[in-house]
This record gives sequence, C-alpha cells and structure tokens, in this order.
Amino acid sequence: MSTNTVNTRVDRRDGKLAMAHFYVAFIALAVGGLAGLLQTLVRSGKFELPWGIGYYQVLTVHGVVLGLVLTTFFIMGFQLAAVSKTSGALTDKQRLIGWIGFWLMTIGTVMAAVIILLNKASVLYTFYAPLQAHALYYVGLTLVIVGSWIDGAALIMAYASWRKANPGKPSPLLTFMAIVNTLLWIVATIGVAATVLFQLLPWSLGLVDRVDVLVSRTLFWYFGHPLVYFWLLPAYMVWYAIVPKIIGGKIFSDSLARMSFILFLLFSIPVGFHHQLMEPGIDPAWKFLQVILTFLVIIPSLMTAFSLFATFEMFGRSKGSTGLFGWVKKLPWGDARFAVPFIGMLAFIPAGAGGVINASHQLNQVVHNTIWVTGHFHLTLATSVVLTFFGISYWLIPHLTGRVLTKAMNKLAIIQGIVWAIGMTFMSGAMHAAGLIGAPRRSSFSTYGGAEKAAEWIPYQVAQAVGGSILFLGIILMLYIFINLAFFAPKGEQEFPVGEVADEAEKTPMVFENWKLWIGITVLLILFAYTIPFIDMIQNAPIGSKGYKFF
Ligand code: HAS
Ligand code: CU
Repeated sequence: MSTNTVNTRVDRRDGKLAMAHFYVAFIALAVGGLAGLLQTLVRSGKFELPWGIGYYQVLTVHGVVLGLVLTTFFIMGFQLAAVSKTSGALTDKQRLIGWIGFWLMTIGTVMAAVIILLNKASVLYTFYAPLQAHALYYVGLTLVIVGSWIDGAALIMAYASWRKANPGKPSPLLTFMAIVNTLLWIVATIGVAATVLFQLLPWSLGLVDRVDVLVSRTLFWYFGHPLVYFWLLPAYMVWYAIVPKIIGGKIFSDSLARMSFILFLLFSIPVGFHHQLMEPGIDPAWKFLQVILTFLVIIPSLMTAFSLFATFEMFGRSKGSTGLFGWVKKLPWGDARFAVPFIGMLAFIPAGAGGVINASHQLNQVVHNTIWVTGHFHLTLATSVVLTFFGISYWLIPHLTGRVLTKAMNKLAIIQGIVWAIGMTFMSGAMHAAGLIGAPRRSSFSTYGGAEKAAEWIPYQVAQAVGGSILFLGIILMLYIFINLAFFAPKGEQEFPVGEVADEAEKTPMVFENWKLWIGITVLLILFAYTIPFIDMIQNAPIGSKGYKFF
C-alpha cells in the first residue's frame, strides 16, 4: 500500500466530478424511496394510487432509479474519488473523459425516467421480454451503460498511468479494487447491451416483429448476477480497506483482499442460470454446472467474513480485550463511519444465507418468484450495500466539499442506521415469511378472488407497509444529512480514511495485477458455462414472441 498519498486530499477538480455523481445518486434516492413507500402502502390493501398512476409504473420507477441509477452513479463517484485519492489526481484528459461519461449517464437517466413517468415503459427494472417498452427507454438505459464504460475508461487510464510511474510495484489496494470492479462491470454489461441493441431495440422500433424470450433473458442474467457484485464490491472495498482505519486497526491481509476480488471477477459471471433455474429450455446439466460455480463465488464472501472478524479481533486484542467476543466491546460504536456499515455487515449474514438458499436448485423451487426473493435483495442491496454507501457519504461528502461531519450529524447518522435496521427488519422479515407461504413478487394488491391462501398474506403485507414507512423516515434523515454535508456543515478538514496493512501480513505478490491471466480465465469460464446452452437455445429457437404492453 502506498503510504505517500495517504495524507493527501482528493484533488478538488476530481472531487467536483465525484460530487456530480453523488447529486444524481441522492436525487435518485429521494424519488425511488418515495416510490417504494407508495408500493408498500398499495400492497397493504388500504391505499390506492391517485391520478390514474399505475402500481407497475411506480414499481418500475423504484427498481430503475434505485437498483440501476443510484447504484451506478454512487459507485462511479466513489471509485473516481478512491482512485484519485490513492493513485493521485486524474490528468485533465482523464477527468474530461469522466465528465463525458457522467453526462451521457445523466442524459440516459433523464430519458428513461421521462418515458417511465409517461407510462410508456412499465416493464420493471428487469424489462423482461415479451413485455415491451417504448424504444427511448431502451435508448436511455443504453446511454447509462455506455456512459459508465466511459467513466470506467477514465479509471483504467488513471490506473495505467500509476503503473507506468511505479513499475514493479503492486498498485494501491483501493485502486486495485476499483479496477477489478470496473473490469467486472465492463464484461458483464456486454450481455445486457447485446440484448438491448440486437433484440429489444429493433423489436420495439417495429423493425422486427418477434423476440426470442429465452435468449434475451439469458443475456440479461449473464449481466444481472455480476450486477449484484458490482454493487457489493464497493461495500467490500470499505469493509476491507477503510473500516480498519476508522476503528484504528490494521488491514488483516492485503493479499487476501486482492485474492477475494479476483475470485469475484472469475466467478461472478458464469452463474446467471441461478436466476433461471425454473425456466424451461435450458438443460439441467448446465444449470447444475452454474449452480456449482455459484457456490464457488460464495467463497470470497466467506473469506471476507473471516478477514473482518480477524481485523476486529486483532484490534480488540491490541486494546486488551480477552475471551471469544471481548473485542466487540472495544469497537467504536459511537462513530457513524463505523457503526452504520457495521449494521450492513451484520445484515449480510442472513442476507448471504438467503442467497445460498436461493442458489440451491430444490429450494429455489420453493422461493422463486415469491416475495422471499424481494426480501433477499432488500437485505443484500438495500441494507448491507446501501448502509455502507451511507457510511461512505458521512466522511466522503464532507471531505470533497471541504466540510466536516459534526457531532450532531454523527449522532443523527447513527439514528438513521438504527431506523433503517428496524424498518428493514419489519419489511424484509415479512417479505421472507410471506414468500415461504407462497406470496408472489412483482404483484400489486389482490385478494385473488377471495382465495383463502391470499388472505393469509395480508397481515405480512401490512407489516411490510409499516416497515416501508419507517424506511421512508430513514430516507428523509439521510437526505437531510446529505444536504447538510454538501452545503451547510462547518468548513474544515474531514479525513479520507485509508487503511494500512498489518505488519505481520505477507508481502503482496505481483501476480494479482496480471490482467491477461485473470481476464483470460474469466473469458474461458464464461465460454465454458454458456457456449453449449446458447447453441442449444438458438438451434431450438421457437418463432419468438410479439410484444405486450399491459400499461
Ligand atoms: Fe442474490 C436473487 C443467490 C448475494 C441481489 N439477488 C437476487 C436478486 C437481487 C439479488 C437483486 O441463486 C433478485 C433479482 C431479480 O429481480 O429477480 N445472492 C445469491 C447468492 C449470493 C447472493 C448465492 N444477491 C447477493 C448480493 C446482492 C444480491 C450481494 C446485492 C448486493 N440471489 C441468489 C439467487 C437469486 C438471487 C439464486 C435468484 C432467486 C430467484 O429464484 O429468482 C451470495 O453472494 C451470498 C454470499 C454471502 C455470504 C455472507 C458472508 C457474510 C459477511 C458478513 C460478515 C459479518 C461480520 C460482522 C464480520 C456467504 C461477509 C459480524 C459481527 C458480529 C459481532 C457477529
Ligand atoms: Cu444472482
């Protein structure tokens, strides 16, 4: 880890670029959060949307704006700041490229948002064919992706400059991690770009009449699973490399952290079938293979859990703690920069366990298409990842705006984290429980013609609305803190914490930066997992489906 840059501030011009990303991300949080509240209220059966607004329209806003927009903008902003901090300021050219990426993403977002608000694209964030949206929705999403590639190019160029200036040295850990996540993103988004450009766009423009549904869903999930790790890895960047500094400890092992990131690059992508286990048209043998690969991608998360426990315990013992869990008492619970991401880590234990359940073919038959799955990703994404992003904001926003997190804001931030945990326990807990007794996901309120079974779900739906309302309060608190940190907090120096590696850790080997090797293996694994099933799909293709618009 290069120590020469540890005390420097992120270059002001790079800071502005990162902040631009954060403004869009937090506007998305406001809009998407409101949509989420409305959904839980509708599903309780006690509230109807006014002015002819449709449930699926609101659900599309929620998924697109939070799942795709908030995440992509926040992650790109954070990675730009992290690379600038640890590898030095971007060059003017790199920064310009970053701005071009930002504006393309923003134009695409506005385009997609307008089309959704006009109710021309109520197709949810997964936009499965044969549901058909207005062409501009697909164009907008394409621009978001292309913009993110250009942002990514700026990061890769900055990394290349660092490597050139520091031959033979391992790159700074945070830069390395941001680069792995960028590569993961680029390889993954090729799949969704392919289905949008070659299938959905021509079909929605009327150039072709029919679409191959299985091929488009397969391309979507080739992207859709690594997408969730693209969200997760920035949180892991914080857990591995920043939280140790915040608590006053050391990174357990630099090599272990890099190794786990490389494993994510290798195993994130050839696993999309675990979202398609219930789909006909894919040979079970290939599903089985991708389930095995899914279990392999659980390993780097278990390594992360191990490394976190080790970091916390090493720190606790250095402060004189004894016994199995004595270290818990030594952790800085009053510091929001630690406590809020910690709630995220804690949530990731049941969240990850739920993922392992989903990935098990037989258990997937029980939970697939039920609201259990919605419960799963509100723990993973909407708790573990999002609370870590909030935790980042508490030091990064003031660092970039030249302000400080005051005691009062720190306290409010901890309250925010607790409110979130309570709201999510109600909402996600009820979702998991209702899913197990068969309640479907992606569905508005219905009594299903007075069916007895459906009546059993309603109390859980009321609990979801209670949780959703508490979470909305959490969103208002977060927006209040964000606005404070961006515009009103007192001027000062807020530290950008970057952890240092424990003295007893092994030296980092250079093999981790051998991109030809890692990308080569990634491509081989993808070809192995997807080639034959794809040939099968194309050789046995049905005539395809016409488009449907139920909105
Ligand atoms: Fe998932 C569906 C399997 C992780 C998100 N997932 C989804 C969907 C989303 C999503 C959005 O196999 C729905 C997509 C849709 O709309 O249809 N998921 C997994 C597996 C994992 C997993 C195996 N998912 C995530 C993450 C997400 C995410 C991360 C977002 C960020 N998921 C599935 C499957 C489906 C699915 C199926 C399809 C279901 C269906 O039928 O449709 C694994 O990566 C999880 C591994 C995690 C662990 C936990 C490690 C714990 C750690 C914390 C340590 C804590 C400490 C603190 C140290 C093994 C690192 C403790 C301190 C103390 C004091 C105790
Ligand atoms: Cu997945």
